[in-house]
Amino acid sequence: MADYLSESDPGTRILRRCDELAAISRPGTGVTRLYLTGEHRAAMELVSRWMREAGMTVHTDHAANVIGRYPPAAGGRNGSLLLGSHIDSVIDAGKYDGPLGVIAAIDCIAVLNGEGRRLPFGIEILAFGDEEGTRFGTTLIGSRAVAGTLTPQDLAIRDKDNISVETALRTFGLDPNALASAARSPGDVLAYVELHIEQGPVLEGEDLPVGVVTAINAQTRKVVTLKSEANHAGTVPMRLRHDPFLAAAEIALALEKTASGIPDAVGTVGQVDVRPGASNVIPGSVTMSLDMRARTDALLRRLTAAMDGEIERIAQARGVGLEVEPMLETKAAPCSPGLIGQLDRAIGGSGIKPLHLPSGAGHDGMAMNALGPIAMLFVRCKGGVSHSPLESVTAGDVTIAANVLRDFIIGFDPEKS
Ligand code: HGY
Ligand code: MN
Ligand code: MN
Repeated sequence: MADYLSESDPGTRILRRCDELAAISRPGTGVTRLYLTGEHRAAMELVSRWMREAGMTVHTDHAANVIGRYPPAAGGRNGSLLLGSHIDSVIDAGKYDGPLGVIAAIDCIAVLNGEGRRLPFGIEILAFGDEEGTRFGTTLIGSRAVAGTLTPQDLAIRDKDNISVETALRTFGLDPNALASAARSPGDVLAYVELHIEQGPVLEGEDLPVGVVTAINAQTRKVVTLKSEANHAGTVPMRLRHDPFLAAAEIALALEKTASGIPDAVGTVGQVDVRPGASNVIPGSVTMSLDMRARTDALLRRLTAAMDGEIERIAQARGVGLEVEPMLETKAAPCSPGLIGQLDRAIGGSGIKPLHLPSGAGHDGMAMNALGPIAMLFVRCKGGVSHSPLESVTAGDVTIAANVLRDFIIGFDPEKS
């Protein structure tokens, strides 16, 4: 245990562990660690070891989440403070989106344990197996299992190799029929608090190391497939074509225009699959992802309703077939004013001005708010860059953030959350 706190400052030892975890990745640039893969299992084992070294008991649930527990002082109250984040990644990701929150939380417990300090409530750290949704398209599978909000439809979703979530869980050695045992009851949970990189430019612009999240934006993801007949690129006159790629391109431009017309809304096409995918063949089908977000549910509904109309209009005008598959609907998740106040106090205790900001990125708190109040502590990241190997934080900022998180934990008052 003693060597867990080998380096004197939290930032250095937390970043060292982020490097160690980042090395567990599919080969390529950046970090690629998808849900229920060999890389995921290796990451679970490493995080489990760190949790044990920090003085926690550890178990994994049937959704492949790793849960560390630090029990309360004798006579402690029911219910636990939940901390954590996710250990899966996007493709070619950075080192900190997810892992920083898990490793910083473990570091806080290691310090408390090193001081022999127990609090009047239990503390649990969750390393969620799937937040990004990179493998299956839907997201928050890990935290929705803990929140008890996964559906049978979720288990039927298939990855690009046509493997369902259910089959992948079984292959991983887990029992999808036992998923209910992963679900917590609201009475178990005093609050869920997550430390995460900001993934945006606000803190850097304000020259602040940390900030407190007011709410997590609402998010919808869809997969749109446009269908036609493949044909010869050299012989079909332009006026006779029903090219699904051009329909997709028009939809993407409509998304840009529509999102730009709604305050703070965003729309992204991150994946396009053109079939059969030969340069001299007019495509037979094109499948594209639509990622749409807005600060409130009402603004998101404005965006998605407008886009539903545009997609229909464009497909009809271009004479192509249309299939739309909803992948994800997550409501905006407000953070608890009581927890925000307690994070503000901890930040003020470090002599820093507390700044409040919304999260454009999605997080596990969108699922965990089904169990109780949530809050997030953001850490400045260089240029606001994320979902990229260029993701970067400083040891100094991480030390401040870890100290703030630990002060929040020590002073946490469940009655004021
Ligand atoms: O996509 C997101 O907002 C998050 O990184 N999962
Ligand atoms: Mn992410
Ligand atoms: Mn994340």
